[in-house]
Amino acid sequence: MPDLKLTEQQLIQFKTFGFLAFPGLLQDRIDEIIREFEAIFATRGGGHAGKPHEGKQRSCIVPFIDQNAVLSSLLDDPRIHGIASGLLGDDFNFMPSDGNYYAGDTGWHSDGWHPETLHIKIAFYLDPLTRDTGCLRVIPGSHKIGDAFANALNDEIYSCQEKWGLHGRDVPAIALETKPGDILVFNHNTKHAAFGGSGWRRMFTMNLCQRYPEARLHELREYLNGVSRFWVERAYGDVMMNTAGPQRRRHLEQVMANDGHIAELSRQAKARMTEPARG
Ligand SMILES: O=C(O)CCC(=O)C(=O)O
Repeated sequence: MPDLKLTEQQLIQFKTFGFLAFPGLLQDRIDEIIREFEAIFATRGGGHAGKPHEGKQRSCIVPFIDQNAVLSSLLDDPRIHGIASGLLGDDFNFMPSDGNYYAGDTGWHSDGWHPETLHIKIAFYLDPLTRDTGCLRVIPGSHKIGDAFANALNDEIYSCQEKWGLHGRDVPAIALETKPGDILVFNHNTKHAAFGGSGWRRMFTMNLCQRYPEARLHELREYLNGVSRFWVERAYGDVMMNTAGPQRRRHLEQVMANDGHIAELSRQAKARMTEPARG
């Protein structure tokens, strides 16, 4: 199957609004995706840090798709590879992924606030979700750093109740209702949230970014610091690296060359805490 090619309109939509939805895009793989998602959580005791998920707090595994060969191969899937190449260029970086059992609401936030390098998230929700049962909500245009609307949102949304008198669930936004097999893609800068979900909302992500220029590699290393909260030795799991063919290796090489500091940071994080952060 050749790579999916995004249309000019999709590229402009993404640039303008900061997200894209692909209903049914991975419908044909959803059974194996859910099976492998569950298998990873089962081998980790069902939840966070080897403990069962109890539906009260988010359980999060990082890196996630790296844990097995089937989910790692999503990076080679011509639909995922096509979306990533179309938005980020052929030499894009794969970045650490996370797998989650969410519990309840996720308040409004951006995943980063990157003025130069484009970072995206591909989200896989594994249960049917509506506006009021925990689907992803996004605020179109909120990703545009420097734009007056986006900057004001960024300053005020973290205290939306106090500033605007609005509960997070009432903030004007688009609700991206999904069924398993649908794919959502958004710019890390885009403000997003979810409200009304159960204690057992299954979701995993793939994070990806443009390749960093040499002069800003320190920013890439700084970004990677975040995975040390999960007490890992490297930014990627062994399976992701060991099952990579030439095409995938190209998307791993810049991070693999810049994650040498993670092991020591993880050691320090472990010494400070008794269990890894939830994300
Ligand atoms: O589905 C959710 O609860 C929100 C997901 C999210 O915030 C994220 O992946 O960054």
